[in-house]
Amino acid sequence: MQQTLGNKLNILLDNYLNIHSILVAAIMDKSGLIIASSITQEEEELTIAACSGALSNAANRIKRELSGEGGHLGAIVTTEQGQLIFTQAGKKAFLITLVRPGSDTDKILPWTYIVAEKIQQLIDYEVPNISLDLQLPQMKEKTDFFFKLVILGTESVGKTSILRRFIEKKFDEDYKSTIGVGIQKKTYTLSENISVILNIWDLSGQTMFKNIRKTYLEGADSAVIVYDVSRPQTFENISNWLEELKESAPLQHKFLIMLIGNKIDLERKVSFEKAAKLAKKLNLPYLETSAKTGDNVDKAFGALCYYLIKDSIK
Ligand SMILES: Nc1nc2c(ncn2[C@@H]2O[C@H](COP(=O)(O)OP(=O)(O)OP(=O)(O)O)[C@@H](O)[C@H]2O)c(=O)[nH]1
Ligand SMILES: [Mg+2]
Repeated sequence: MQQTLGNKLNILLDNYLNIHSILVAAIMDKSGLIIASSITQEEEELTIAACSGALSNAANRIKRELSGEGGHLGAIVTTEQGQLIFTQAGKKAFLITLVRPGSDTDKILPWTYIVAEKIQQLIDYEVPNISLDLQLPQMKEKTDFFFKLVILGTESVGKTSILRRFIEKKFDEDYKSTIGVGIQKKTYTLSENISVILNIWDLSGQTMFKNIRKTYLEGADSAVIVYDVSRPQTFENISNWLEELKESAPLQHKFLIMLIGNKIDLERKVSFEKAAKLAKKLNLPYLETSAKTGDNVDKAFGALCYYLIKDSIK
């Protein structure tokens, strides 16, 4: 049976709710209209009325603050009913998550990113066959997963800046081109028992480093290709980076590639639609970020870790 978009969104939200301590999950469009929702059955005293109260608060907030152009959202607001987490889910929708008062939102945030990414794939890119199942394998003991991740893209697109934002939560206006490679480590906690340890190789985009890049690509499990939405040439170069990756990296095992359009705080010269179309054609997850404002940076890495784990344990 062919599932409609509405069905898929509802299934996704039902699966999301199974993650501990989420009370309500809803998807709203920019006008504040709820296009899908799911409410927990567990909490008896939590009436539908209380939930709708929280959701209508959320709708008002969205209408008030975000209906304009380019609104970006990733806020946590404490209300009487619990904590409301707003996560932008692509161009057209927001994911609203209500969690129990006092919940540890750090544990829930990776999941909100993953769900938001899936909503974006469903609504913005109309990807037909994405998995709606969110379940990670149940690990009885604490398990660390190690992955080597390489970051590629033309010089000055913001590779080092995205990483700096992700790891140190900082941004620097000055451009210091990476010489050869910078290697960093970051642990990302995906669930109580699953940690992802990323060994991130931040490769210089400069042409003169092409030969040594080959050596650095060896043994990578995943790659992020970054372009700059304000410089069309960097978008045109994406195919060269894919080529370089295919030539150099041993791709016999499953290899995850993610595409990132960075610098969305600047005036864009590459439309979202154009980039999303290419990503869809190449079958790559696509996200847009700003290392300067921090928009979507955590979301991109959260989604990447999730896909790596999903792919590695099958
Ligand atoms: N406005 C804006 N500027 C950014 C953003 N990300 C990076 N920059 C700036 O772009 C310039 C290049 O950033 P880097 O992170 O060094 O670029 P890179 O891709 O690592 O460059 P190479 O190491 O030479 O390959 C710096 O001046 C940054 O401050 C962003 O999201 N918005
Ligand atoms: Mg760099």
